[in-house]
Amino acid sequence: MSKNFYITTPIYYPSAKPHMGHAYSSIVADFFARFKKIDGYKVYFLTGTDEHGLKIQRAAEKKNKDPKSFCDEISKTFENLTKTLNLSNTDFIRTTEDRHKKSVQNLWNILEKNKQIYLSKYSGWYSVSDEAFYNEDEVEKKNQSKVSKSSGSIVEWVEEESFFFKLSEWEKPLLEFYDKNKNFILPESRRNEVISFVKGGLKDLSVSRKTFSWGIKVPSDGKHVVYVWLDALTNYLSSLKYPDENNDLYKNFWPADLHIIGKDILRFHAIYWPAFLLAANIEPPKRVYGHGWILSGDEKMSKSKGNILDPLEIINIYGLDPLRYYLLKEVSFGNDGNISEEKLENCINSDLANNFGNLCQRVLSFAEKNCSSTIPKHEFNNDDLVILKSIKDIDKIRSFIDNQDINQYMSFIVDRLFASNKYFNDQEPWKKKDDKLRLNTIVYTAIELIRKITILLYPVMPQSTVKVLNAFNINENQIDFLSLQLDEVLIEKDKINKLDILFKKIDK
Ligand code: ME8
Repeated sequence: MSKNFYITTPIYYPSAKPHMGHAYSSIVADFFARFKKIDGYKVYFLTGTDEHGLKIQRAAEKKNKDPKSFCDEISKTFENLTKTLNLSNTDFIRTTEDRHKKSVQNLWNILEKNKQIYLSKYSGWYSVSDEAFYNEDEVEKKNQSKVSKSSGSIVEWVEEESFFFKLSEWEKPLLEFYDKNKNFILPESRRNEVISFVKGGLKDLSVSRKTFSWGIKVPSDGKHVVYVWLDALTNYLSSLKYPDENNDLYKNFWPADLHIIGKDILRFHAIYWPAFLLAANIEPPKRVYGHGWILSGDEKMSKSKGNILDPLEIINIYGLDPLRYYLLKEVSFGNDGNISEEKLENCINSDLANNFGNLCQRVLSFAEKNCSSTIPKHEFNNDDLVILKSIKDIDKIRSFIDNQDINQYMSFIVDRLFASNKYFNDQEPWKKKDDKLRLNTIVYTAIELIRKITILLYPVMPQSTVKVLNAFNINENQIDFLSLQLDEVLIEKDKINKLDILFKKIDK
């Protein structure tokens, strides 16, 4: 049976250009997607833009543009970013596409048919920036305005006719669902937050708006547009051609394995989304991982705060792979993290130039001089076997990935890089010119170590690692995680191709 894996990023609001926070979620998702691919899975990886609602309508008005052409322009910058970040996404969805509209309206009809939706009147607080309704106890007065306690964004009073979803009926089933699916929400601290929120009681949720028109029309009442979160969340189904549940995409990939999101949108994904799906008799996703924020100083980096670090500028200066490496290794996944040019430069020097780059360059240039750039003969001794064995336990490495423990995965790699550099130093092949077989075996072992570590680094830094593997005639589509179990993949007498300097040390 083929193994399938469906992973998503949030679909981003094209209200302004993408920033480092968006790049972070997308890079994290790409990391998991690429790992699963080399572990033999068929991977479906979705990202895109969330284009309806008052937030976008107002952003377009500010620029004197109609919302659709405004979205066309900014959505393109998000789509371009997928290329700049070298994402391996299978699809890029826009919620203004017909395929999505059809899917949302179908889900709405089912909810209506299942008597989950009724017409009433909403009066309460609404944050356009979060596109979220807030209870009285969730807002506070700050300076002259009312703001959401959780996000700090300004709320406005709304009173209008609205369709409601019977969220209150799903309180118990949701708690049962969380109980049965212990890892549905990760990390654990966020799971606890969600559970205590649900235990605090759920009120029915307003799922349509009537005072503006930029959205998908409610099928049974064209004066209403569907609430932007019910619209947006459905993207995860639309891309699989829902409502056609018999097509292969839907059959193979739903329910999604992993929604990668930021902690700001946890409530929508961990409460509303499974409730909508359960109410429509659709199986909920398997896991929602709410990561922390990339901070700028002590504050969340965000479009509305105007304190953004442009990923494109950073990539232009330092290159893409160092940025990917930094975000995956230096940010403690699940918690907030920081990025600055200084920290990035330190990481490039210590980890990439001095550790990984150094190992590759010194072993390959030694092989060029002493083994005529070919894979040498070998006869392992115990030292060689011990170090090769330390990068063999594929079940352990897989479990890092399946628990979304990116930091353990990264420290496993860094440890093995240090150990491999140490092995090469301690074995002193330059002193073995009289014992050619031993010299050759040390080089062979070191090259096998580089092969294994480079495979592990592939999901982190696809461009640089492919260059290294190409030196050993391994192409991108031949990268195979299972081959970590083997110690003698490289074949004697095969040519070793030239490898240019991977990471330049930054003078400070
Ligand atoms: O919320 N640090 O879109 P959005 C880390 N359209 N991640 C960050 C971040 C930061 N400083 N800032 C943003 C929306 N993100 C909805 C989503 S999904 C069905 C609809 C990332 O453009 C993080 O993943 O505001 C966060 O959850 C997402 O971008 C919010 O993007």
